[in-house]
Amino acid sequence: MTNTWVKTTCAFCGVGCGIEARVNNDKVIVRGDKQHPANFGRLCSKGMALGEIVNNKGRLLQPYIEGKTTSWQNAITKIATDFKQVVDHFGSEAIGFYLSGQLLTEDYYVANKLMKGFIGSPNIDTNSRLCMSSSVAAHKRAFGSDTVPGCYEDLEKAELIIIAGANLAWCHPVLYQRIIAAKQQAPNLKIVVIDPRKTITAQTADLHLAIEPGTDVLLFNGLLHYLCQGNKLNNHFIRQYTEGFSLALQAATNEAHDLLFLAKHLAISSDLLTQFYRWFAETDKVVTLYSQGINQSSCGTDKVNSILNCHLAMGKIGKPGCGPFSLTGQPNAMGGREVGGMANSLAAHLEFNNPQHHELLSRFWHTSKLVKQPGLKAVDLFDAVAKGKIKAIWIMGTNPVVSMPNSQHVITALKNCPLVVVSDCMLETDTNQYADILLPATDWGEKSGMVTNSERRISRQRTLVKPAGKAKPDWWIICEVAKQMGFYQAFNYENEADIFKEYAKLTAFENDALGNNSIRDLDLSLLTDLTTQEYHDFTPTQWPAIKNTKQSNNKRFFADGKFYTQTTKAQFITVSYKPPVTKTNSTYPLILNTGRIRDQWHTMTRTSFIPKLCTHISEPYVHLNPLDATTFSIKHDELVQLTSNIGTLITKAKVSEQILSGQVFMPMHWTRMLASSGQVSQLINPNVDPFSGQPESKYTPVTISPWQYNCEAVVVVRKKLILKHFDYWTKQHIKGGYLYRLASKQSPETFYSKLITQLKPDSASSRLAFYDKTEQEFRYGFINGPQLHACVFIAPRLNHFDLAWLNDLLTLNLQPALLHRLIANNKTNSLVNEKILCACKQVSQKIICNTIRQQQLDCTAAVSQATLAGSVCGSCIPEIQILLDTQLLSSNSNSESP
Ligand SMILES: Nc1nc2c(c(=O)[nH]1)N[C@H]1C(S)=C(S)[C@@H](COP(=O)(O)OP(=O)(O)OC[C@H]3O[C@@H](n4cnc5c(=O)[nH]c(N)nc54)[C@H](O)[C@@H]3O)O[C@H]1N2
Ligand SMILES: Nc1nc2c(c(=O)[nH]1)N[C@H]1C(S)=C(S)[C@@H](COP(=O)(O)OP(=O)(O)OC[C@H]3O[C@@H](n4cnc5c(=O)[nH]c(N)nc54)[C@H](O)[C@@H]3O)O[C@H]1N2
Ligand code: SF4
Ligand SMILES: [Mo]
Repeated sequence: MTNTWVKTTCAFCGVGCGIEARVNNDKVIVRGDKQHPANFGRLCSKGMALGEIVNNKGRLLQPYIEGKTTSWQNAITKIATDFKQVVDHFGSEAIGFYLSGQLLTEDYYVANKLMKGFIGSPNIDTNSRLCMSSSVAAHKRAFGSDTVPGCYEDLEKAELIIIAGANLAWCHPVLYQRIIAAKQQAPNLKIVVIDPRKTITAQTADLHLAIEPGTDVLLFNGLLHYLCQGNKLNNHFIRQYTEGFSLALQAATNEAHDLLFLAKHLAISSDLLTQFYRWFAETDKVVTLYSQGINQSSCGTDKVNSILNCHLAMGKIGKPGCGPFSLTGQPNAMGGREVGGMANSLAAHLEFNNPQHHELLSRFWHTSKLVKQPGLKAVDLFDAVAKGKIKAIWIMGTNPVVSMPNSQHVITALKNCPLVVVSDCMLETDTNQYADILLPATDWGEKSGMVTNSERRISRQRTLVKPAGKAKPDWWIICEVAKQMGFYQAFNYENEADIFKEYAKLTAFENDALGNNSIRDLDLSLLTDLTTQEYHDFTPTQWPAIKNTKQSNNKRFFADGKFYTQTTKAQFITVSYKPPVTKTNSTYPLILNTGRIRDQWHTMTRTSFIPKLCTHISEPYVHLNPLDATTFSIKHDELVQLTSNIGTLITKAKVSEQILSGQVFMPMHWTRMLASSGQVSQLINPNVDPFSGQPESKYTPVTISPWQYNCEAVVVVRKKLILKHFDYWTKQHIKGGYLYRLASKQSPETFYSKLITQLKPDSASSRLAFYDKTEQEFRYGFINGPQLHACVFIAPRLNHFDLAWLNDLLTLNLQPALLHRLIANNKTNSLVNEKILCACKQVSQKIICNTIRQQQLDCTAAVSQATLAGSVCGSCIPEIQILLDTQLLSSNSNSESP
């Protein structure tokens, strides 16, 4: 639609990077926005790939009812009629909404308004329950409001940065790059990582505390006690601006006064522990960043409060370079918290426990139906669906069949639910399979609205191209349903700008400044009079955005020591260590930890379609320590069975020193669309934090055993395979087709005879065959003209076999001689490649290592210059750094390279 550069915001993580995008011959080109204060021009591998998401394959293009395409009018009328019937027969609480931090603020606002204000059901929750809710609960307990005090600039001003339970290098890569750049400027900046795993982030830190999973409260209680012992408390700040200190300190001292005891329970050396405590006590400017290793725990809220306690005890909050900093995960997790999309908050930081707020919001929305009590949180919401209490659920922008704990239970719930409505931009998702009504939503590049990032900065996502098929913006869909339900007046918006202005007005409604402070933290009074043009031209703005105050005064909260509690004082919260709910035992002796990989986004509905994002890590796996591999008779690269008390799955074992003995790690990403059995949430118990309701996704007792199978196959093919008869499969999108990994209990011969009918091209073709005796490996290629149609490699085990060279195979115009060579001997073929490290330039680890060695390179900049790896987005630079370190070590000891 446009061929000039348009400023917009990334669709992925909560860093909220600014992007400039341009449409050129229907292709969207992106680059980092140098003026955006989140990234100043940087983008990571996922942001760089955004152009390829637009107009990509796999989109949901029209509405469906019971599997049949239909018109928007039919779909909306049916939803509105059915919802009204449910309300009439079973009451409004029989309707549930489950939303997402990937909706825009305008979408989120109208969904929340419709449910809480007009349908009158409190049962609206969001995937932020699985993500940020422990931080929200802890902020409210300590500050009286869900406020993130600091801003990104603090990372450049800090002298010590603590990264707790976050793999920043992979999950918030641009913030990580900002920290690394800050360290280059100020080498005294120290970085501490607290994570049971030796992640890429941990490997590049000054200090890594690989604590026993779940013990963070103990660690920070120990710190509070240490600060007191060493006279490091800020007594003036504590007296003047806080309450509850003595009790919190007493609890900390009771359980954490003995350093040796602490070190033993945290499973780290007392030297490392003391070093961390000393650095915290002796450094003026400290930022503590935290994410899911803290939040996703049955004591997640206490973990966050244990961190906040330490910052409050030294008055390290609200000052440049100082403060606790909850990293938001999704692009608009913060926007969702603002509008109040969670079941236990009303709207716009108005709360259920404040009767004035209820009255104010009823007046503002002109409604008498505003809900009075909090509703069901995600896990309870799906339980209520399973029990038949909720008769109709509308899921928007999230894939709970993959991301919720005990996902099998979510499937049962959706199967039993009389009406399941799902709005998504993709056709094939695990959740869509259970939808009665499917609604096509516009995706990034098509939609328009606001998102708020981790540092409270509101930015625009802008439309670049026309919607795919009949896709519509989420806010439009919600408003149409609302209007048909009879709430015409309240949902008759002209456009998304109208909705935003109403939302801004709500934040400012009777929120007049008290002294220098608004009554409520969330105040957008500066934005209430935006014209539609100003909305379209909007430049990134941090909140609070208060009329008649200088915007630069609003970077940080709590600089004046005033908090949003009744007494205006911050609250120390008394916390003590509680072990995870389900404990390891002799049947399930290993702790299963789950999380993210660098180039995939959540349930992969969009990122799996981009071949270059699938090369860094291309199949589901479980990491386990070499010691445990021996104990459980597991071989590297072989298939294993992983079992918890509620489920079992089969996946590839990767033996790795990154994980300590007694623990295993599996990525959360793979779904039933992409693997027969790689879906980890089916193992996870739905244990939740008592305050936040956030599930314990990082701690599940499991056991592991070898899975018995007789052969493996790798298939590269242009058409999708029918997979239901295969014992084990995974699917990867490559250029021009698919790469499947298969495994079977049958013999290679029988297995091949089953496969062959699916591999032959329709038109005339020739077949090449080869048998490698030493590896007992069969290879077949089906050729159609000058191109390969499909090829298959089958052997008892293929783990000698390198797959990366297959990624481009279907795009090559192959000469017959080359084809023969390919099938006959892949290992000496010039295409033979290795693990791809750099997604943007597709540079392999092997090339990087060889170049480092041959050219004796000693810094990442030189490696980027020589190989181009890391020269675009830089997401692979931490891994290049590790290769450099290992090369250096190995050249010093004359040993082999990795
Ligand atoms: N590439 C990529 N980036 C993403 C996303 C993505 O899907 N892909 N998703 C985004 C979203 S929504 C989110 S919420 C963020 C999440 O970002 P992160 O929280 O950084 O990511 P995770 O991998 O879930 O978990 C972080 C770390 O917590 C550690 N951990 C586990 N248990 C404990 C514990 O008891 N204590 C401590 N201290 N650490 C523990 C894990 O080993 C893991 O390394 O990432 C965002 N960014
Ligand atoms: N085991 C385990 N489970 C976890 C986690 C973990 O660390 N471990 N992390 C948890 C966390 S932090 C999070 S945030 C969740 C994420 O989990 P989900 O939210 O379930 O994951 P996504 O893949 O992001 O799902 C988003 C869906 O919305 C669709 N979509 C994208 N954009 C739009 C849009 O604009 N409109 C509409 N209507 N649809 C859209 C996508 O195609 C996709 O199907 O997972 C949680 N689950
Ligand atoms: S760090 Fe990467 S994924 Fe996150 S907002 Fe920036 S470009 Fe997007
Ligand atoms: Mo998240």
